[in-house]
Amino acid sequence: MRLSRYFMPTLREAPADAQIVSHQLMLRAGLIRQEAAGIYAWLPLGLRVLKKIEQVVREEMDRAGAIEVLLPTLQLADLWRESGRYDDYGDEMLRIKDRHDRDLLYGPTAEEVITEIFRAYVKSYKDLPKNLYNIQWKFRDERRPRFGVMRGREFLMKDAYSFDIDEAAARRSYNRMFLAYLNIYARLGLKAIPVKADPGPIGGDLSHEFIILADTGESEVFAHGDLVEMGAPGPDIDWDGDLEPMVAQRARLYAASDEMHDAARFEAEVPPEKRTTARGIEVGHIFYFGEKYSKPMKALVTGPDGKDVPVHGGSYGVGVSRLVGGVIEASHDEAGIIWPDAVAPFGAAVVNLRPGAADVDAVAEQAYKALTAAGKEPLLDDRDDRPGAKFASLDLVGIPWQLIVGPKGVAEGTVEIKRRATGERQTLPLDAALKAITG
Ligand code: 5CA
Repeated sequence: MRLSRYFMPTLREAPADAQIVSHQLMLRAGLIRQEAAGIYAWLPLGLRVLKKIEQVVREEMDRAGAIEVLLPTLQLADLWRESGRYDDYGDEMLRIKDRHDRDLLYGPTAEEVITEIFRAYVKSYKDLPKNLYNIQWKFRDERRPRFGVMRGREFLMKDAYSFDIDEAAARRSYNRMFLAYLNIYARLGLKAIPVKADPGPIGGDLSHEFIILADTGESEVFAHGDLVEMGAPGPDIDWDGDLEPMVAQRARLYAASDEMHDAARFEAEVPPEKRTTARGIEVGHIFYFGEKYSKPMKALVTGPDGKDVPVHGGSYGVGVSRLVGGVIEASHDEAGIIWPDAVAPFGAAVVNLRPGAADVDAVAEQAYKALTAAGKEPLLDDRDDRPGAKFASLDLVGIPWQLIVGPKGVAEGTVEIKRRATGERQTLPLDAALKAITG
């Protein structure tokens, strides 16, 4: 992408109402534009990051055996009347009428829709387990939308739904998601803690939130230090094997958010030097709720004994758009965003310090082509601007590498590279510079 033809509207100052650093940086770096309270347009750079995060989530869901679908944003109120949630959901639900005076709603989640699909097709225990997921915009008319995409009204969620013959099988599905979530956050460069949670209006009796630590987080967490330090299981686990030990190893260590916190238990179970109290951002939430939806909605399957029983369900959410803010909270400095390579909107920027000078243009062009061929998705900064302004905007938007081409270096046969995360600079011949960036 040539920056002279691109749309990357950066701002010198963040609007005064942006209170937390990720919101400020998302506005300044031109990732999003607020259109209404809690409703954002995604500008080109923001959209690229959102898609990258979405893709990481997709790959890890697929790996864990979930199957992607795409559900509608608008849902029939009648489905929610079947489950009994239409009235319970309250003012957070955006209710709409169509021209035939039918009640619709903009989906805040999709347990009812997916249960309707499941019951239409799946009739036997032999077709289980199944886990269907989608990555779709949701709407919740939050009382206090704030912190930019962290608590939006319209937001992108990955929501998965598992179906099993009984509680033991459902627990296996739950465990798969539990571990897949840890892998998702690790790939995004985030340390996420699974915390026992209150299932709230989704219902059920087994639930975990996944919380990343950040001072600006809305939740307070109390956790055993060993859990905070424990890594993700990694992709090479046997997803069909017994995952219980890996989950139990984590779930037995104390971790709770404010509403579930039990100070006496915390002190009894966690030695003083391991007691971690911190603020965090909830970036995922998983639930096992058994027959809560299948019973009223009559999603029955025939068991091995020939009897029809309600299927056992769970649902599993990841805040995809919230994660864009979460990654920034975890990775930024005074100059701006520092994207982890896995989600950077562009892998590298080729900075042409003298656009229009034929020899400089030629080297910049050659670097740009080589990085494109290596799959680095480079940005070519061919803007006619001061070097300082170029560096400042590339630092702000957080491109992981800068490859700087100027007249002096070109005369000497070198370019400069800069790693955004460390600020480390090296002057090298072009070939060596390209190798350092492409690895
Ligand atoms: N049906 C379940 C699981 S699919 C569910 O809706 N869970 S949830 O309410 O916890 O939402 C899942 C995730 O979406 C949360 O962990 C959070 O990361 C994200 N999320 C929830 N509300 C918002 C919001 N207003 N703005 C941005 N992200 C949100």
